[in-house]
Amino acid sequence: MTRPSFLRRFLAHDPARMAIEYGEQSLSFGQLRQLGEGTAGWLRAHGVVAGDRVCIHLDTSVDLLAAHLGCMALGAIRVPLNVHYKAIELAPIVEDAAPTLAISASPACFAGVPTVARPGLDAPVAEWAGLDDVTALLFTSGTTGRPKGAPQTWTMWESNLDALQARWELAGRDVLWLTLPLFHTHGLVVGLHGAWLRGAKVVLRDRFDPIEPPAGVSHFYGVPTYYRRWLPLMQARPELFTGFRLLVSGSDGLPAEVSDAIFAATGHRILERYGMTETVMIASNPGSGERRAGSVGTALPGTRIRTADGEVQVRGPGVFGGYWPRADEGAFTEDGYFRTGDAGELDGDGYLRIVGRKKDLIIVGGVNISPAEVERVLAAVPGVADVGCCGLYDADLNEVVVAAVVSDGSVSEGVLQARLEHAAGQLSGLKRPRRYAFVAELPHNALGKLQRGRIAAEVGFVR
Ligand code: MCA
Ligand code: AMP
Repeated sequence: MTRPSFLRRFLAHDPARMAIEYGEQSLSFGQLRQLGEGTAGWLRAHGVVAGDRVCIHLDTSVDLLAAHLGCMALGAIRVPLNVHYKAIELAPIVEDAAPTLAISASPACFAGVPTVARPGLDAPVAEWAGLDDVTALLFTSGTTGRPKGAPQTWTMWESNLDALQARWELAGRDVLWLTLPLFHTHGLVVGLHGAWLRGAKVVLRDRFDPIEPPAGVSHFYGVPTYYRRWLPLMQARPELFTGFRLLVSGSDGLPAEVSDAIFAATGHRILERYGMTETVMIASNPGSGERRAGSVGTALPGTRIRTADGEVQVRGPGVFGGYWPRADEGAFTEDGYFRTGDAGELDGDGYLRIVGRKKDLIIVGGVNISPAEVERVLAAVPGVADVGCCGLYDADLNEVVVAAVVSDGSVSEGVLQARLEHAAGQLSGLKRPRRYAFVAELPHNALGKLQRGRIAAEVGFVR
């Protein structure tokens, strides 16, 4: 049977080679293979067939790995879901994903979908999946407030990860300390699947804490918040960080002062790279060669970057084919470039700097948040006449959500704020506004569209 080249390479790793260390548990590539085949048998017994979608709503665990491997072996499409999301955040995603099965400890979030708390093992499948190329459907926040599904193919991942790993000079002997959540591109694709492609070992942890790294790890990928939190330990005990060959930051800009402070303390220049769920990785600084602080590096081989009206646009083998189940007509330019919505500048050497966003998006601790989604929840609160959200600088999370509210005057501001906080409790923690400002009016343009970029200055949210 012809199967995706990514899978062939994954299955060709020496079965005795160590693949995952998770607490006391360790799994070789051969054991991952067995786990995948047995879990695929279990999925099949639950009515899942190749091409079906399966929601994976699990904390980092061996169960989560099994669910992914089982889908890979069977050829089912994985839909990884953010475990922090609450029912109203999951509902539109589950509706669009229309899964055959959900693996989740919260069946109430999957009404009408057969839901099982954890995967099991059954008579193993004999063969790993064949031609079907879409392997996952990742939902990204979407600026309209409704998350958008971005289908991910094996080909996208393989070509992009090969280019990225060549740039980083990643090798099979490298050991990745992976503490990122496994439902975003960063942790799932660049981290876990990057290691599975290369045959590198992953030391897995279910969350990041700014602690001493375990012995023997050589690589670490994080969002800027991780490095902000780690900086005091790096300054106090730099010797703990000498074992690292590469420390990578992405998902949001790493402030130059944090990068410089880490360099001064440890001698490591954090490598910044830039990507999106829709494109996998776009640009990166090099493993060897000049890493420029404040820049996300140059286009990966095979990828073309340009700026048009200040917006970064990209074409290349990592770029997806379009949203699913609803296409977004404006996503691509007429000549086939994907419009990232990020504002960027390319210098004469091809180094890209991300200087802002042309899209309405707030990035909190590396997590993308659509202000429209938060506003919709707050606008439904009795007493609210108008509401707008924006991001405000935060020294820990890079940005936090803040809300400006126009009251209809029916209740006091104290009562209204309590109602707003209660309503925001329907959202996962990072989406909840950190501050509320009560204002007489919000900035709208002539067509009535909210001007979110002006909210912070006009309502007096100062840095
Ligand atoms: C925590 N919370 C979240 C998330 N993490 N809500 C939504 N999404 C999340 N990922 C909520 C918790 O449920 C909790 O809510 C509240 O935030 C505080 O949780 P806690 O664990 O104490 O938070 P923390 O330790 O301060 O965590 C913040 C964090 C974490 C460490 C920055 O969010 C994190 O690991 N972020 C990395 C995200 C990431 O991988 N981004 C990549 C996407 P409650 O109060 O209700 O309990 S971007 C991407 O993939 C592109 C391709 C790229 O370029 O990389
Ligand atoms: P997501 O949609 O979750 O895949 O997040 C992608 C977005 O994260 C991009 O469009 C950027 O706005 C942001 N992003 C990713 N990497 C970087 C970076 N190195 N610097 C600045 N922004 C970044």
